[in-house]
Amino acid sequence: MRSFLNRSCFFLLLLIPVQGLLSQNLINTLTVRNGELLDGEWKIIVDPYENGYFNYRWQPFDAENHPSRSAYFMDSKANSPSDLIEYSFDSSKSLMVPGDWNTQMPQLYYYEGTVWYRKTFDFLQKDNERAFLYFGAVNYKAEVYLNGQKLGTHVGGFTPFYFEITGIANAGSNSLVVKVDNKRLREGVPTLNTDWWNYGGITRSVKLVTTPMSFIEDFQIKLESASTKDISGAIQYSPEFPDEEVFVQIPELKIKLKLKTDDNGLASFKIASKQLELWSPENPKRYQVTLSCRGDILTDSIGFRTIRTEGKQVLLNDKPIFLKGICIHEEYAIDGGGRVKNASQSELLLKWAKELGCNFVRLAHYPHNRDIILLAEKMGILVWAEVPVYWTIDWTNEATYLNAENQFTEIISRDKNRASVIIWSLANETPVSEARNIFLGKLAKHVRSLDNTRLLSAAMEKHDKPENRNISVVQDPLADIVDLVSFNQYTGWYGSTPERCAEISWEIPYNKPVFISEFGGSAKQGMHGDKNQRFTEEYQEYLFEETLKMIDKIDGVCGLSPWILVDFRSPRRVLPGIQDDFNRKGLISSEGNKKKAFYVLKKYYEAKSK
Ligand code: GCB
Repeated sequence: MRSFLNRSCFFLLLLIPVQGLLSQNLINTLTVRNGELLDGEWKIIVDPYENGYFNYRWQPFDAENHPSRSAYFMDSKANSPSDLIEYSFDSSKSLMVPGDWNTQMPQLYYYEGTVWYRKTFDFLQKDNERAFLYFGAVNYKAEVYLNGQKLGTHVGGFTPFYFEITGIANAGSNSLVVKVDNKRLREGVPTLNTDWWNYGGITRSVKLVTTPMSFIEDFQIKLESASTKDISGAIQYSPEFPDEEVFVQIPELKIKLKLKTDDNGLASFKIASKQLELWSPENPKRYQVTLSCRGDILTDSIGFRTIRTEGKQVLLNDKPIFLKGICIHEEYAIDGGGRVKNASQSELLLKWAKELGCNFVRLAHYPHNRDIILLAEKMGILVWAEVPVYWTIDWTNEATYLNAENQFTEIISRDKNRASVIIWSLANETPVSEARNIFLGKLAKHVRSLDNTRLLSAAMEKHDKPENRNISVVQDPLADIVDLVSFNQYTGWYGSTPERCAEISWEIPYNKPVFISEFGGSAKQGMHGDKNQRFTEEYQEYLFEETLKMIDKIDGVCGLSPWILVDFRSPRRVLPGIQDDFNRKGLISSEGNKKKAFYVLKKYYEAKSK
């Protein structure tokens, strides 16, 4: 393949099967394609008893056998008879999309239940195109109706989904109705109990995307080897079109390839480029990649890097790297807070991480928006991404497992071409049991089958040795499965004070890199006092100093991501005058002010860079 290097003519290359590309069966290019944004004001009806969905015998109106089967009831625009004469979108209030409802309307601050959303839009579909409605994320369950016709249901609050509306949309005015339900569920992912605010709503953008009748549905382009600089790629055209010509261009590398799709519409290539600059935090170089087939043209900016482990080291582009990280919730600090709504809010979070000296962020505890992943790629920040398999999931419930699996499928489909994402994390602080091990073992296999180019981890727990409580141990069957032995620990905050850190030594019996995925303690910004007084900035500062000294003594540490960059809302954190609904473990307050511990970690990372 090397002989094709840098020639600016079209080449016909061998087909190379790429593992897992199509197993997701998702059209991942809808993410990349521009569309008409349906953001802005949406009419809403708050429906705590779900009377727009169930009749008074608690039968769903949209059930197959319901006498007046339709979702028209909610939708006066759908011109259909309705029993629900009290429901009127036209005279209702509005909420902004993207956005959570909790911070937009005081009555909805604690609300967990159903809100109906409606957006009207004009559309004229051309004969030679297909149309899709794409949702960035809706928390937690979305039932979607177009002009009274149910398009489908999606479960999971943080991943994208779409419905095809080709031939369904009206020529002219259309009414899109979404029942959004954020009730927490025992069998949900996450389950009932977490430590973050359950923001409800259409929290990410909605767009109407049109494509040609046949089009590029999926692609994956990545670096195979940092030494040979082999780039491999696979492009999935509509499967019913074999033998089509697909063109791949990376102009800056003078790569122009002509491929042919196989019987399943798949075309693949592998090509080396000596002049390729590898992507890294120091040089976050991205290349414009253009794919085209029969007039369908797609462009993406892609960074090329490899990531792997060797013994106790993480190697980026075959070189050891220390992960100077911080955990982040997808929450904006200033202006009333709430879920991040746009790219500039994400950018502020990453700028703070950079200011701290980070080259790595752990995006806890669920898939974050795509903007932050793209910005991280642009700014040279490595990313740990995870799904909300958190604490006490319903391990024996098959539907719960499939839900977790699907959330991974959707997020891998969205982000598989992103150089920034280097770690998929399976779970956070899940108690070891047979059922949990089976669940996470299966999930690990699933993730590896979709993406074997990134590292797998999980935020595990530590235990004190019963015979000697000064020895902390990480021992978990999950550690045998993952690439990185990561764990959370709160020595000095829960159940002890910072002095305790000096007494502890660690036993971590794996020949794998060790990563401290959380540590920290709470401080109310502006509250000062003795270093032994909880909730003062001085206590948090002291705790960071002592913890960092302890971490330096652990064998094989490849990085850390302390908890957490910014204070975030949580219903568990009610202490008046101090917490007031915020987990105060942030290094930055909910008003955007830095606390003393910020500078301790900054200094530590500066020293690591020398
Ligand atoms: C943890 C959790 C995190 C919590 C944090 C805390 O171990 O993983 O979600 O917010 O502790 O503040 O207690």
